[in-house]
Amino acid sequence: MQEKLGGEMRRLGASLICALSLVGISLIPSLATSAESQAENATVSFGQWLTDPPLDRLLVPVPPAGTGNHNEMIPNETTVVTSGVDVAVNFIIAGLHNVQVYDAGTQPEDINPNLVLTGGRAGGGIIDDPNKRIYRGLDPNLPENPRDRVEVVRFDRPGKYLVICGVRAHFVNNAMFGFVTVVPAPETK
Ligand SMILES: [Cu+2]
Repeated sequence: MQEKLGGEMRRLGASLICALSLVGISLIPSLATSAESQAENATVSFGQWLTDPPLDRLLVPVPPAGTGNHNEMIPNETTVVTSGVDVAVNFIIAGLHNVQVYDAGTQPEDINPNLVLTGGRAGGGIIDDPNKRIYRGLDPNLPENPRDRVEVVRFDRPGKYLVICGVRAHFVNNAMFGFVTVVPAPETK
């Protein structure tokens, strides 16, 4: 009986490990989770729905142009300290916004806002300056791209990255931009 139970338990254990492996969870510690390569992330709110005056999106999910939304990147400066170089920033986007990330060292004045994709796009169009641009997100003008979405962007190297809203009027008139700084943690001995 005891032996039978032991066998049952072993089989249960084996199938549990199989099940966990299937969903990507390993019981065996791997190099990927060791201290030297610990990954970190941060969250940035990219645009915010307003509450004053009250806003009701239940029946009208997209308020009329120019209303219901605030054009700001919060926090404006994000520093992610990482013991490795694997950093993910979760841009939580609310409204007609377009995340664009420029390589470390780029300043807002380096961006040419006169390079722009128009073609009926709101807010003066989408900025189209490819110089040092390392990421550009979805076009919020297209009906298939929701106004409420998350875009997760990976940063592979330390540095201070410029993040702008590609909606021209938001960048030029509302200074909708900020920085993500990736700092390696001091080495521990
Ligand atoms: Cu914007």
